[in-house]
This record gives sequence, C-alpha cells and structure tokens, in this order.
Amino acid sequence: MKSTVIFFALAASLVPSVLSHGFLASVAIDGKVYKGNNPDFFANPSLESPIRLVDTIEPVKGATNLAVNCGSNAQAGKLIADANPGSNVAFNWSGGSSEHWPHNIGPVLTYLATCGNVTCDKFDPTNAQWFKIDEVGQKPENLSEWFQKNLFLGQSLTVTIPKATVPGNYLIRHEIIALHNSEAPGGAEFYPSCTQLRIGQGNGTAVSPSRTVLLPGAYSDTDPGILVPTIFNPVQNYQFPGPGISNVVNATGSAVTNSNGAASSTTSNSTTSSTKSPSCKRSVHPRRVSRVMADRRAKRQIPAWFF
Ligand SMILES: *[C@@H]1O[C@H](CO)[C@@H](O)[C@H](O)[C@H]1NC(C)=O
Ligand SMILES: *[C@@H]1O[C@H](CO)[C@@H](O)[C@H](O)[C@H]1NC(C)=O
Ligand SMILES: *[C@@H]1O[C@H](CO)[C@@H](O)[C@H](O)[C@H]1NC(C)=O
Ligand SMILES: *[C@@H]1O[C@H](CO)[C@@H](O)[C@H](O)[C@H]1NC(C)=O
Ligand SMILES: *[C@@H]1O[C@H](CO)[C@@H](O)[C@H](O)[C@H]1NC(C)=O
Ligand SMILES: *[C@@H]1O[C@H](CO)[C@@H](O)[C@H](O)[C@H]1NC(C)=O
Ligand SMILES: [Cu+2]
Repeated sequence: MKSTVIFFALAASLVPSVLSHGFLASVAIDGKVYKGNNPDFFANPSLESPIRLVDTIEPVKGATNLAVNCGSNAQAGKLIADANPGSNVAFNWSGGSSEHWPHNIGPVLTYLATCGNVTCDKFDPTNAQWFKIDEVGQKPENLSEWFQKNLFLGQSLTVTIPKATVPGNYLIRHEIIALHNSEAPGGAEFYPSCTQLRIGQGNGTAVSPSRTVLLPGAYSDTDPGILVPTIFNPVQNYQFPGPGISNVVNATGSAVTNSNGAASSTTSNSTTSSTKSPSCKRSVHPRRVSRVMADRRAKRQIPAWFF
C-alpha cells in the first residue's frame, strides 16, 4: 500500500518535468559565454560563474517578495564578468531540464545597480539602487506576440550596456515577468536574475543614473503591468512595471520609450487570437508538484540521469 502511494507520487512528480520552469543558463558578453548553474544543484554548484545562483527554478510570487531582488536565496557567484559601455549582453534562459524556456507572455526588463567600491561578488544588493536600461514587451507588428517568445523558441535576448554608464562594479538584473496567470492578483510570475559585472571605461560622456529604485519596492501586485485582466485579449497600451528607462540610456535626457519601439504603434482590434502558453496551462500549473520533484532531486532520491 505504502509503496503504491510512493509510486503514484513519483509518477505524478515526473509529469511536470516537461512543464518545469527555468533559470538563466548563460550570458554572453560581446560573445564571451559565462554559464550559470542549474538551481536544482544549488547545494553543489559545479561551475564558477558570475551569475548569482538562486535555489529554485520556480517563480518568485508576489511583487513585494524579498526574492524579487535577485531571486530566491540568491548566492553570490565567484566570477566577475568584464563588460564596457556599449557591450552587448545576450541572456539565454533555459527550462529546468534543459528544454527551452517554458513561457512566452509578459515583459522582460533589465536593470543595473552599482556595487560601489566593492567587487560585486562581495556586494549585498538588498538596498541596491536599480535603474532600468531596457524593457521589451509585445512585438509592434502583433500584440499577441511578446519578445519573451524568443526565449521560448530557444533564442537569447540581447541588451546593450548604455554608452553613458559610469565605469565601475555593477549587477545587471535581467527579469522575466510571466503574465499567463496575471488575470488575478498575485498571479504574475517573477524570474529575476543577477549577474556580476565590471564595466570599464567607455567612449561616451558618463552620466549619473536617474530613476533609481529599490527592488522589492518598485512593484505592486496591482500595477497595471502586473495585474492584467485582459492579458489574452490582447493587451492594448501595455504599461511596463517599475520606473521609466533611466537617463543613462539616452544621456541627452530626452524622453525615452521602451526599446521595442513603442508598443502603441500598431494596435488593432482584429488581433484577437489567444496566446496561451502551450506548456503551462493556467488551470493545472504544476508548481507544488515540481517543487517536490526538485526537493527529491536535491536529496538525491532520484538519480540525475532520470531527468
Ligand atoms: C567604500 O564605500 C563606503 C561607503 O561609501 C565607505 O564607507 C568605505 O570607506 C569605502 N571603502 C573603500 C575601501 O574605499
Ligand atoms: C499574432 O500572434 C498570434 C500568437 O502567436 C498568432 O496566433 C497570430 O496568427 C498572429 N497574427 C498575425 C496577424 O500574424
Ligand atoms: C543556451 O544554453 C543552453 C544550455 O547551456 C545551450 O544548449 C544553448 O545552446 C544556449 N542557447 C543560446 C541561444 O545561447
Ligand atoms: C571608442 O571609439 C573608438 C573610435 O570611435 C572605437 O574604435 C573603440 O572601439 C571605442 N571603444 C569602446 C570601448 O567603445
Ligand atoms: C535620445 O535623444 C536624442 C536627442 O534628443 C534623440 O534624437 C534620440 O532619438 C533619443 N534616443 C532614444 C532611444 O530615445
Ligand atoms: C478598438 O475598439 C475600441 C472599443 O471598441 C475603440 O474605442 C478603438 O478605437 C478601437 N481601436 C482600433 C485601433 O480600431
Ligand atoms: Cu509558470
């Protein structure tokens, strides 16, 4: 009887492995690749990395959760990656079992925060002053498609370090907000990540960043870009959560819209098709079961080859 129960619990826990969530698998800075560790091996990370290691592939829930900062129980990495103003940073997210990123609806936001006069492997980001350098949402040509879908298709998303960034130590915080459950308060899924950088001298005139915020602090569960009752309609005039883009992105200080070229350009009432994620059905979200699975894996009750 007991073994039957265990068998069914085990069988049930295997099903969601196909539907599991994910993590930042690697960043490439001007082509140089730095891999991240899989959070399922949090206790025993095998790679030295500049990517801070979170302890779960599951989302942070709640806009004011402390884990919105750099992710759940994020541990500092041993490495610091070199970058320059104008460098391209490509973020490659993966599903937890090395399948593609599972979600395709919701924005992807990028922030920087200075680590001050300590290198970022020694920096506590609790009170970091974050400024936003990029945000991508819906594709202007089809509001039912979000740039997050590029990750779902196995591609990376690239962000440019602003030319006017003051040289120094920085965390770069790349965040996916999955909105497929965002019709009710608390449904949004936050996937923050922090990567440790040393940003060198650039060619532009460096400026002190405007619009710095605390995270958590800059989001609330009822923000129009986080609680989105019309998420599948599709959304018209989507409002990104958090602060506006910092003046560092455009050192002249003139108005800067989102980097996808202003989502308001091609609104149309004829695009009504659903964009529900095929891999994460709203009614059967497998969070609890897959956490059990992750715990089992962490305790080595199931051999790694099994996944
Ligand atoms: C680093 O900055 C802090 C706060 O600004 C200051 O108290 C400290 O003396 C500085 N340390 C060094 C080595 O410059
Ligand atoms: C817009 O994207 C949706 C979701 O991928 C797709 O079903 C639809 O066909 C697209 N519409 C157009 C006009 O391309
Ligand atoms: C993303 O990382 C995975 C796992 O390391 C790798 O297989 C894949 O080729 C990478 N994709 C991109 C676009 O860098
Ligand atoms: C600075 O500008 C020079 C000349 O325009 C260019 O060759 C060089 O690559 C630039 N360096 C950086 C770090 O952007
Ligand atoms: C930055 O400001 C300049 C000058 O006002 C403007 O031409 C340019 O379009 C702005 N860039 C962005 C990304 O908004
Ligand atoms: C979409 O529909 C709304 C309400 O029916 C209307 O106010 C708006 O002008 C329409 N927009 C377009 C682009 O047709
Ligand atoms: Cu999910």
